[in-house]
Amino acid sequence: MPAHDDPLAGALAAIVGAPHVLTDPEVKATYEVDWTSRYRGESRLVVRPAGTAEVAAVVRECAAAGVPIVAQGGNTGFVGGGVPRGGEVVLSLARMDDVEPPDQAAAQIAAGAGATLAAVQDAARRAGHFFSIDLGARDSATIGGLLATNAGGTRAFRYGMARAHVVGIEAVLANGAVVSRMAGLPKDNTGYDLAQLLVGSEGTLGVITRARLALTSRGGSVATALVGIESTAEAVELFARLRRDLPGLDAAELFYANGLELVRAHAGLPAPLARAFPAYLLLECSAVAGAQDDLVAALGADADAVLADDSTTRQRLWRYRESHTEAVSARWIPLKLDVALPLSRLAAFVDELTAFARAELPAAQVFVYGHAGDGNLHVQLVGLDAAAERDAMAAVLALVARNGGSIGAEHGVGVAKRDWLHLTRAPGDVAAMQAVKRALDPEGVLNPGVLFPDGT
Ligand code: FAD
Ligand code: 2HG
Ligand code: ZN
Repeated sequence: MPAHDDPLAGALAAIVGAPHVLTDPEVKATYEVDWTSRYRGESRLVVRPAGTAEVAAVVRECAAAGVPIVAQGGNTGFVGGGVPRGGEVVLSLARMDDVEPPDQAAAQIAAGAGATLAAVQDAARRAGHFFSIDLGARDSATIGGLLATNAGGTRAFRYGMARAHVVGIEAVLANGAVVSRMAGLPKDNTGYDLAQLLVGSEGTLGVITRARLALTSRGGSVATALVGIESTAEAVELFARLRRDLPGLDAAELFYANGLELVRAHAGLPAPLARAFPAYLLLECSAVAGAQDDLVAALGADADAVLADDSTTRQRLWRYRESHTEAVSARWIPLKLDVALPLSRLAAFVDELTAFARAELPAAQVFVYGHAGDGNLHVQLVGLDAAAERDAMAAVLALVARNGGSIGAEHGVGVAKRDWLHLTRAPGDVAAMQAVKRALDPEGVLNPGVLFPDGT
């Protein structure tokens, strides 16, 4: 419908200014499709408020009009939760990207929901602190999106997922009320922790507008190694040993030979080691001084490894791991399954997955990579038609559940996995979550269809 015919566009323009209400189909288009091109839908309009008060007014106006809202940050999410399904208002937090100077004594930083991860990392670094969350989409993913999905990334096993960094949140609820826990008090036990309730809620309980985050410190000496290994079991053993013997270990990333070949072809990279291995572990550790000596000593003289202790070589080694997502998406629209297994079941799961794919999915190629320290694997299935994809998804997620894992490790449930939530959440869990949703958003204004099937 043309903008001038849409009373909601007029009402929202009165709140945020006409230039920040987008109704032109061409201009809206980039907000309506996800990073992988798998999920898309037409929005009613896109609105870009500049602050919490504007967000609250926008939410109230949409609720009154009965039009649902999809909050969107950097649109780098992988489960279809940040793009419209059809007819929603996309509420983009992109303009709310301010980053405050860190509070030195408290080691905290406050930022708008639309600030990128890289902007927060940089501000922390410039002030002599370290913001430990890191992931490949750092230049686009926003604080609001990271908290709404409880993002993990490469250092989660050591420093925790996004949740562990939250000191406070400001957010707008479905009725337009603002909740604000931004005082930065490490000790504040005065009832339900609303900030933590919003973390991982994928835009279904509130629109996060601002956050206060805990910073940490990291030794200035950093060493990285890419190690060739024979199997997943060896990766788990090596990780277990290094976690014990190398206290500064803060990344342990796993990938396999077929993924490496794809990445090398895509990025034009040379072979990292003198010979090919079935699997690889990218390790990083930090220390006040001598990180490389620590890493070499812990790995032992027999390890097949290439090492880096300067930033150029380190970035080159990280490309072998971080380019997997881009290399896969450059050729296919993959079926992405982000799953977590107990470390004790990781190797068995990979073997069972491989056997299943060989027997049941002869047309598919399977790429697996992930965060070994968290037992978090990103399984990519390519080459299947839509019906086969759905069957494969059901089978692989059931395999995860049988191995005691989770069907959603760090990317969330979104629309991608809502039909399989029951595999890893008991009926009582789902009912309790739905009761929370109904209590905070009885009209289903915020991201309906995400997390739970539509209309529940
Ligand atoms: P969006 O994609 O815009 O939104 C994601 C979800 O959060 C949606 O449900 C949306 O409605 C909701 N949301 C967004 N902003 C708000 C808000 N302000 N208030 C309420 N709800 C909101 N993820 C990892 O966990 N670990 C990784 O290692 C990792 N690596 C990645 C690498 C690449 C190359 C890419 C493209 C993505 C990667 N991701 C990873 C996924 C993605 O970056 C994260 O899920 C990130 O947290 C999403 O942030 P975003 O701002 O892009 O959110
Ligand atoms: C990663 O760990 C990201 O690289 C992306 O979480 C995973 O490509 C993916 O599915
Ligand atoms: Zn990941």
